[in-house]
Amino acid sequence: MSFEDFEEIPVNKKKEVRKILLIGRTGSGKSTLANVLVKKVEQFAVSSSSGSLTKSAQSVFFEENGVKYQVIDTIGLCDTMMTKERAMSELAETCRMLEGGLYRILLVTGDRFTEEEKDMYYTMKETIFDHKFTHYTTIIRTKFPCFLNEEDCKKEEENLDKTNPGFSKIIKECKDIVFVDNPPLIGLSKSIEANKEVRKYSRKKIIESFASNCEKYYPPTLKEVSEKLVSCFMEKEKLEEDLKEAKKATLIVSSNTQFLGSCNKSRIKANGTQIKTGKDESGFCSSLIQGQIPSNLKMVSTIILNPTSGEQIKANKNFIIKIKVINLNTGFFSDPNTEYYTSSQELDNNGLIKGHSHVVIQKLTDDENPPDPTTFAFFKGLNDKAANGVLSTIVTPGLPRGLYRLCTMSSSFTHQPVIMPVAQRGSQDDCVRFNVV
Ligand SMILES: Nc1nc2c(ncn2[C@@H]2O[C@H](COP(=O)(O)OP(=O)(O)OP(=O)(O)O)[C@@H](O)[C@H]2O)c(=O)[nH]1
Ligand SMILES: [Mg+2]
Repeated sequence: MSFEDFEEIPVNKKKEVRKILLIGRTGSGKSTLANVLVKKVEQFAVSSSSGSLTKSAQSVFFEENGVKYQVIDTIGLCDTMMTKERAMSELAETCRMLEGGLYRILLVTGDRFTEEEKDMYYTMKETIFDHKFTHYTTIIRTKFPCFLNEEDCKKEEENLDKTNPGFSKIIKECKDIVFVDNPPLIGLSKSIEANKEVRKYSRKKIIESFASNCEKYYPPTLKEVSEKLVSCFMEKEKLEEDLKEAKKATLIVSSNTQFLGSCNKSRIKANGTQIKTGKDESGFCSSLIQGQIPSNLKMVSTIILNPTSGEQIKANKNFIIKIKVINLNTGFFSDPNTEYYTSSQELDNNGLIKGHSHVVIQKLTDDENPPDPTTFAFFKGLNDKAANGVLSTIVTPGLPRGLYRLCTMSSSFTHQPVIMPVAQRGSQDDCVRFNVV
């Protein structure tokens, strides 16, 4: 009975047929095994070369001890002429034949089990079938002439287990492993007869393995499989794209890999605003590249001209702050509400950092305790262009009595502290302490 004849059988009778699905690498012996099971020599075309032969699924029925079986032979996997994606969609088509449940999957493997075979098996499990797939799988190890010797089979199983960790995992998950040999029926009539005899024993072993009963396995429908395949391969494509992009990014910032790594751990990423994470101790992370760094002969340096160190200033009276800065091309100042830490440091044509400075006055309680950085008595960004390096601002309406510290903070265009070429250097900033009396 052919597959076409089977289509004529009423639906309720179809359920009585035990469907056996053959899968495996090209040339592993699936079609040969199918012929052995249906007791025909050439029902399924068998390849005489190493090339892949079966190009689409075929199915034939046979009867054994009053039980009807349907053998479904499939295309060979790991065929170099076919992509994994194509192989999976060809196999998915086979799902049409699996309606009404599957009795057993025979994973046919020859004298070696490759990494690629393992990969195909798991892809098949994930994209076409599901987690139950392995419980219904029997591994058929073909081309094993000593298959009638239990001892040799055991040794070979142990050998496979040891030499191939990937296969060992599959063996453990699957229902069973059966060793057979289905030698070709070619050559002298004597050897053909002998090989026919060998095949009979192979068949017996496989039919016996069917006796260890299992419930029917209902694989996903073709529609479900098609959807899974589309999403799986689209996902894969997307992952590959992402990976390519990530590789590109890693190349660009190869010197910053450690930094990016630490940024991956951070929950909050810089977004151009001044993020105040408050009690969240993890803060936030910026992966901004440092940018252009000046020569060691063009490092920023500042001195506060007014007020002077230790000066006594009158309480609540205006006073002027004057600073002088060198090697900073001033007047470059971004909007701190939208462009905070958004651009890398840049140099002008003379190799000077483009940026600006700030002045901040904090009240000191004494000479031993660092002041709280969130509190200040006066703050001003010195955004203008300096005249001969001098920048100034007026503190109005002066300050209440007390001990104060005035400091400068020189910055690049988007407010990050100026980045200098060497660690051992003079400070880019200056501080003075003064009394308001
Ligand atoms: N000696 C021996 N040869 C086998 C056995 N099984 C298959 N062969 C030979 O291996 C070759 C490939 O067998 P096929 O049955 O065409 O393999 P297949 O898995 O259907 O291959 P594809 O259709 O390409 O996927 C043929 O030359 C077979 O005669 C076996 O158990 N023992
Ligand atoms: Mg074949």
